[in-house]
Amino acid sequence: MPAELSPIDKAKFAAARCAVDFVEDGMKVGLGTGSTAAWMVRCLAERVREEGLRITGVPTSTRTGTLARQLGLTVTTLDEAKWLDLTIDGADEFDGELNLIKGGGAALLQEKIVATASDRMIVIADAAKEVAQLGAFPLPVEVVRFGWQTTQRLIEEVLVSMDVLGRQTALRQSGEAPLITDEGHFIIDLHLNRIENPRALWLALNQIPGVVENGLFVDICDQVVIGGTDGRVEIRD
Ligand code: ABF
Repeated sequence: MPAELSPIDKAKFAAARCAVDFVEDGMKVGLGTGSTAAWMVRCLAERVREEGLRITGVPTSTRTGTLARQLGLTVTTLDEAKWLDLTIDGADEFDGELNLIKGGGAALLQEKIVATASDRMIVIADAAKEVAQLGAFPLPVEVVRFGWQTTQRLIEEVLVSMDVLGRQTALRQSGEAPLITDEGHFIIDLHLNRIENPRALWLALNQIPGVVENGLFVDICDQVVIGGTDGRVEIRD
């Protein structure tokens, strides 16, 4: 373990280091996005260097691709790889059924496409990400730029029709301008407080034409590796 880590980085590192042990020689691996996933990319690069593993990585964002290449990992596109053995990624929240909120890092679309094209998805997270019920973390929804305000209104109507507790929605900014995702879209964050039925909300939001995808991951994650600030890990599946 690198020296001088803060307790939270110690937890993220512990989860990442444990998860890369599931990577085997010859695998095609989806590489997640975020600070926990960045630890995973570093740990994976170390295994490749030290053990001579031959793996191919498919990054879920421009920034992960840049990091992976800098560390000497072999990187390709999903179209090239076609199907992956394993994806390892972070999350913003996970519940007891391994439903997730993702997208705080604005990479949810590629993350969901890559995870769905994998035999197995392992989430790496510090213990603070575990919740009894999803929703305290704002739910990101990726929308096309054309007519985004109409899409926002339709999202709010869905929230009213589903009796969701919090209904505040906000276009995500990057400095003074709206944030633009790797795929050229906007993100609208939904401040919901609590999501009673993640599956129903995931499906209802995706019925709106301007919505590309939302950050609810239902039935996608197979295992969560939880890192503690003491460096211990626990695996949930
Ligand atoms: C990505 O990075 C996400 O989908 C999630 O939004 C975020 C988690 O970031 P971190 O590991 O920095 O908390 O995996």
